[in-house]
Amino acid sequence: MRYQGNLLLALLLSASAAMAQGHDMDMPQRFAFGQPAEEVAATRTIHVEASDAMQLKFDATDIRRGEVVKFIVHNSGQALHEFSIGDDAFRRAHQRAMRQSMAGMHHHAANVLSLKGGESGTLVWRFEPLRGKALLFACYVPGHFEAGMYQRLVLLPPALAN
Ligand SMILES: [Cu+2]
Repeated sequence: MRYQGNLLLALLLSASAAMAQGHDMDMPQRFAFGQPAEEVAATRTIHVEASDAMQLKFDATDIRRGEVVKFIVHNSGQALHEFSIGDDAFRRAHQRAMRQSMAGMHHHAANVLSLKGGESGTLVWRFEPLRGKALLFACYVPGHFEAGMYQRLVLLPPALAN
């Protein structure tokens, strides 16, 4: 418990240090496209492969409004890659933050997985239930988005009840 307390304190201190330097000031804390969810709430799983070919490959892209999706993301390459759930507003804020931070510094947010080569990670997300949203899944490691490492999707209407 003591260790956890110290770790939490260290996290808080580094977070406030980052805030003081203005790095994370304009990173959104609420997202128009949804919110994180508990794994038990997930109704389906989508697998994503992030590769050094600068691609995010999805095994399904038909995401409906209100769905809770568990994303299992595997970095099949050797370089660091990110998997972020976002939209264009998030892209602008995230890229601004990345430019302002030192190279190699990474931002941890509820909608971002950062994966070293060979690593896998899981992110569970409840998509906005009410309105259609243009989604932008992307890797924002410097140069990767520009090389095409993103996938745009539009949320489909909710499924009709049978
Ligand atoms: Cu990448």
